[in-house]
Amino acid sequence: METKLPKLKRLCAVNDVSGFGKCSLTVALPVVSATGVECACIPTALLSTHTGEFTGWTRRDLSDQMLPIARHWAGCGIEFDGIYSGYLASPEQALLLEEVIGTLAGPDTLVVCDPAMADNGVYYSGFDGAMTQAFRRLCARADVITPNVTEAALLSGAEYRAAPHPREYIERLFDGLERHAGRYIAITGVHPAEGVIGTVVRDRETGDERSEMSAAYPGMFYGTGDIFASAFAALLVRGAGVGDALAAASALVREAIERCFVRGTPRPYGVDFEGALPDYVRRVQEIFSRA
Ligand code: PXL
Repeated sequence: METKLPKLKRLCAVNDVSGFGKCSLTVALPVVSATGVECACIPTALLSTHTGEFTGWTRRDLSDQMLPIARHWAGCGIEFDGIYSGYLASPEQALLLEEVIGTLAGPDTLVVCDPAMADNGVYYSGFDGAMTQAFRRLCARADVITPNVTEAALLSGAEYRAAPHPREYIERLFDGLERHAGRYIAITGVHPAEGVIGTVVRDRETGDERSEMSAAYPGMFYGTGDIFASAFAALLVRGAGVGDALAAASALVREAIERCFVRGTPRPYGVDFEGALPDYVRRVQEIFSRA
């Protein structure tokens, strides 16, 4: 007998290709696909590596391709259930991205913006306050935003605080982000206490807040914000509830970090999300078999 499968949900990932270092599109594509969501992509720039710790990287800006790609797809009648953006090469690209969203988004398209521009209290190479201004505008257009603590501080205008992050500080960040966000704000890299790290989500419609915490490992883990945002965006686009999406995306990041820590992978090379994908796929299947 013929079985009828539901229509595959389709997400457009707007992010750079860092050829080496497992961040941006090189993690968005496999993670979104593993979520059972089709992943189209608009590359914002092509780099040899990400810009953290590596030196001498190459970089080509692809701004001139963004709108032509979006217009081509629109002309072909291709529709999107979600648009998820990460690293942008310049503040100008944020304006272009607004036009891309205007070209591709229908009334029900979920817009997820990860304002990837800073970490640990400092901007990524080449960025400054102009990037914060640009992301404020873009985040206001999004349904979901996923800043880390540094980005939340920059966007909200609050001071950046290194760990630990008391509850009142996180509430201040959430409150300061109210003007620059849609329904859900997910702040990643929150350290409520020594040895604990995770993500806190506020639903602005209901006021509910929920968090998912893990054991913190020392040092920087590159690309984990991108892995979290890719999984969170794809799960929401596929129709998961925010609690399930937060738990599954957090578990993927947690396991990827643990595996790379045990293995002793050089930190700039990225985390072992590959080995964490089988458990992630099982969690995704469990979420949608309940639905
Ligand atoms: O993971 C965020 C990111 C994405 N893309 C590029 C980066 C970084 C962080 O350093 O440099 C190019």
